[in-house]
Amino acid sequence: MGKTILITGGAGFIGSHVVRLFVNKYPDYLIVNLDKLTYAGNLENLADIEHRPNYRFVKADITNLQQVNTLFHEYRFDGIIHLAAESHVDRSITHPLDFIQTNIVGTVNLLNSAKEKWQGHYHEKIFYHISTDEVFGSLGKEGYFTEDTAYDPRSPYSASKASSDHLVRAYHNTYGLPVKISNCSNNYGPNQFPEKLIPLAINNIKNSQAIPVYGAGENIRDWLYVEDHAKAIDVIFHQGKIGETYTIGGNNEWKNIDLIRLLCRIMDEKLNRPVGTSEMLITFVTDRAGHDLRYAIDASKLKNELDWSPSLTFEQGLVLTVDWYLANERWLRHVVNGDYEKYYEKQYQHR
Ligand code: NAD
Ligand code: TDX
Repeated sequence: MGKTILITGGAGFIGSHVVRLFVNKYPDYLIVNLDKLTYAGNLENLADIEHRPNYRFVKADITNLQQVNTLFHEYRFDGIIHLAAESHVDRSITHPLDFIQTNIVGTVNLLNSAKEKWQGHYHEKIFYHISTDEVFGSLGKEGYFTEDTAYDPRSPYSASKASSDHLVRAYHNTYGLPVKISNCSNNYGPNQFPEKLIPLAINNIKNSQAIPVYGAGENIRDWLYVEDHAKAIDVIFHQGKIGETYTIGGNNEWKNIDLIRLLCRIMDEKLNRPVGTSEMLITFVTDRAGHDLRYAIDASKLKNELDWSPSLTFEQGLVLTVDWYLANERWLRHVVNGDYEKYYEKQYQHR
């Protein structure tokens, strides 16, 4: 066996793509997936690799220090790729404490366990923390986030992620823990929970329901296909420098309303509906509180130092995504359960 790697949040959207990539690409590694299986965690995401000899799943909660310590006693981890988090901005506005607990306390538990268990072996270990571009705040019409941009988080979600980034850096500076951090832009692709814009819109269009666009739809996001993010994580984990930060982006900025219109055209074609049918579902609703205007990434450090760049265009990635959701009705039915319906009703009823 080669390395033993702990991936946290591996049953979630991005985590499941990272787990699959590592299990397939590194048959001599043991991949241990720690996940609490919250509403966002779904083992169906990993059904194709669950019986592989180099894969283990452990149901545990990173906010529970005892559970984390037990796992560190059971396995001799060479590296950690930490993705477990509460990840939806709207939920952070209604339930900020859940974000403080998992994103901050949970990250510190992992840092403490690694610090103690890896004592004397720091030179051969990696603690890789996965973060978001939202920690940098909101851009105006011009400019890009880089690794040197000052932090300016503006939602409970981004503030909790910023806090966890600071703590990861603090453990590096104070204790010498060997860390790496990356901050990525908006991901999209298969297995994303349909509370996030793209899968929510696909699901609603499929069911001929309103597509809720916040405000005037003028907010801008940079979008990256999830498998390209997983590849960047692989490259940074293996070749990135200890103590460094890398920003990851798709070089692919879209106004929400333009993105939704493109998605509508793709859905009309895929569902054999007359052109314009899906666009009629667009409904402008009350804006998100504190809605960040624009995110955009300058990923040239990653390109220049580690030769990573996105492999798909947005149109290619969106078609793959739409095809996946239309072909995986069972997956969608299972995640859009009673709890989600209640959340959806509450979230959108007064907008
Ligand atoms: P997700 O919500 O789909 O998945 C999160 C996973 O973490 C789930 O499987 C969930 O069960 C697990 N989890 C939550 N709380 C836990 C706890 N207390 N203990 C153990 N497991 C727990 O999220 P995602 O979109 O896949 O994001 C993964 C990571 O990437 C997050 O850290 C997020 O901040 C970051 N990120 C996401 C995006 C994006 O566009 N989705 C972009 C940049 C960075
Ligand atoms: O119903 C909606 N209508 C709408 O107009 C939803 C859910 C969103 N939006 C808007 C808000 C944003 O401007 O679409 C944009 C994208 O929204 P989300 O999919 O909720 O993503 P965002 O808030 O940008 O955050 C995402 O990217 C960065 C992820 O959820 C984070 O986990 C990641 O860190």
